[in-house]
Amino acid sequence: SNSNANNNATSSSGVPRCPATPPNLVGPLAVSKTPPNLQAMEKAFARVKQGGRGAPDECQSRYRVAIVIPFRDRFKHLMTLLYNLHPILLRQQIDYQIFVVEQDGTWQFNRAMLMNIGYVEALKERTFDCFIFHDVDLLPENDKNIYNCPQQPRHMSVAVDKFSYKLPYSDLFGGVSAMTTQHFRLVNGFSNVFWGWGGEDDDMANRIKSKGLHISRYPANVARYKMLIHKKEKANPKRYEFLKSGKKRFQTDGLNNLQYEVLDHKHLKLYTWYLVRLTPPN
Ligand code: NGS
Repeated sequence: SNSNANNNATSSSGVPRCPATPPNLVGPLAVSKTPPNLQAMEKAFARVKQGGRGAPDECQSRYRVAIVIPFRDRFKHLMTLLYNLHPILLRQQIDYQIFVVEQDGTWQFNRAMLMNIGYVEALKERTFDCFIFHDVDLLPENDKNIYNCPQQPRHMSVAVDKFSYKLPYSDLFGGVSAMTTQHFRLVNGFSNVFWGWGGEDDDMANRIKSKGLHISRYPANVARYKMLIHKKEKANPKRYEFLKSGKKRFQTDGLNNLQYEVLDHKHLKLYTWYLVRLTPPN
């Protein structure tokens, strides 16, 4: 077919398209939990461009990916994740940009809204084929866990050390997960009603199923992560109630009623940063 014939064609930019399998992957990696200081890190990642962007020079990447990290108060974890993640994404020959979306204030955390905002703001900067939503405390242990654009939504943090490298339940979509730009739009993004810990990822799993899509996964020996230790957040007592009534809200609660204010926005060396104030939707 036409697309096959074009597989190894030289692109308009003069470099060939990247191979389907990146050539320099290592496999299992030694995760580092002690990153050097920010200055040393910025120096070490010479190939990373302002805003936390990377792309292969030697070939035209097959995927343009936005990595969205919902964030508050965990700067050390963020540095550790960036230290581990940038080299992996570069080896994977992804054309990527890392977006850190920080919630202002001390009100309960709303992970889902921060991810919705990451989606909306990233697409104002450039087009992206897909989005990877990434908890700040999960460190990938294998670079064959490719951060590319999935045919079906992909749950990526399948095997986490904290859970003895076993998937806790089959519909889990939390931790690290990937969706194409179109699929995320199709399901109206995440629900905005989940304040505090828990449930927003399960609601997304329900949205995915309601559109006839399903959660895909890489094998557990590849989709491995180490979790950084932190204090457990207070669970949202309403999460089961909201989950149960979620279906009624899929069309009206999500990207299309998202309300927030961008307080600050910077293209830092290792990531693009948004500080946002969330508005609880009525
Ligand atoms: C479920 C939560 C999910 C959460 C998962 C794993 O119980 O949001 O645990 O959490 N669902 C509800 O509370 C309804 S973890 O142990 O990784 O922090 O993602």
